[in-house]
Amino acid sequence: MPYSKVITLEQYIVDQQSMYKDAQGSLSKIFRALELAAKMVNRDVRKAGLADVLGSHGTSNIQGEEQKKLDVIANNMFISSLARSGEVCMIISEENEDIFFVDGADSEKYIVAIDPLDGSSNIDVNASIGSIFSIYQRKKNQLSPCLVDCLQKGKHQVAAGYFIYGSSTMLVYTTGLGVNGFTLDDSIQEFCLSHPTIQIPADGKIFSLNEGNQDEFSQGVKDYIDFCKAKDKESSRPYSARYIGSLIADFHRNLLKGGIFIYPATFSAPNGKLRLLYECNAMAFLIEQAGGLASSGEGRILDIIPTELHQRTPLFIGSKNMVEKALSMLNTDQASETLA
Ligand code: AHM
Ligand code: MG
Repeated sequence: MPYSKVITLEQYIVDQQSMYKDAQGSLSKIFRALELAAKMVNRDVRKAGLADVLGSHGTSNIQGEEQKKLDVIANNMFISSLARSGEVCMIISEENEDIFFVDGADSEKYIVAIDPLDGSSNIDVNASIGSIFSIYQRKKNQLSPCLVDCLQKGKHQVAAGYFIYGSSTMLVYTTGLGVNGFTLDDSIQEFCLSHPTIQIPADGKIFSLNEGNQDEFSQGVKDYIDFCKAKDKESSRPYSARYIGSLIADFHRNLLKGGIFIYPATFSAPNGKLRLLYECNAMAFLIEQAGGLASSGEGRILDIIPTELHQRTPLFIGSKNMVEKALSMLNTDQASETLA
């Protein structure tokens, strides 16, 4: 791209500002805070093998999962940067048991939900990882910031996106006006528009799920896997199986190429593994804005009313026709509601 056409994230947000009457510059301050934290995480990720940031932190998070050093570092960076933005009253994080109330920010109207480092199991093996965020506004009838403000349906997100620390570092986000991707230009340390108006192909040739858990899947999910593997020239099957075990990396590939990502319910984890507020809502907002679908198998992800901060949900997400096909094979009344 010729340099005269470079559009930085900052410029892009300022240009878009006129479209959000309520935002008044608040969103750009929050984005600046997210961007700063992501650049610091990126710096640590890039030299992870040299600095003392690999391996376990020796603690567990609220879900009983081992915390890696980088999980803790990223969590601190995002929280401290967002807290300093002057626009956020509460931050909820996959790594924290409770809400982080920002000191002296009771009158601020934004809440940010984060998975500061998604795909933690890939940190030590140099595969792609990322950070996920969702931004909400407080409900108008609440006097002071409280849990109810955090438990909003995903369809009320004001903005959502992710940073991916991959072969390059990118930010992909939406404010409800389509999806755009920005690549970090290391030499100027700016995110620059590289993937304008991303649309996911309606059909794809990739299916992504942890097949190791197959014995634990419902018959419908097993049937869909068999469908993906069956030979059929007309529909380009068998599809390719691609699974990194890092939601952002699997999602990002499928978003650009077309595909379906599934983390279904299993017999031992009936709500699946992924978290509604920190992972699924952001991805669902993005995929719908890019022309795809996201369902729990029982309905639209963005319509789920959260009842707790660390709630999990099964997830079927990706190309519209592929998700519709998978849901049709689950054979539940609720799955067909998503198709309606
Ligand atoms: P994390 O947020 O603790 O890293 O956990 C979520 C990750 C997702 O990125 C990924 O899709 C999933 O866990 C992989 O789980 P599994 O190893 O069970 O396939
Ligand atoms: Mg995660």
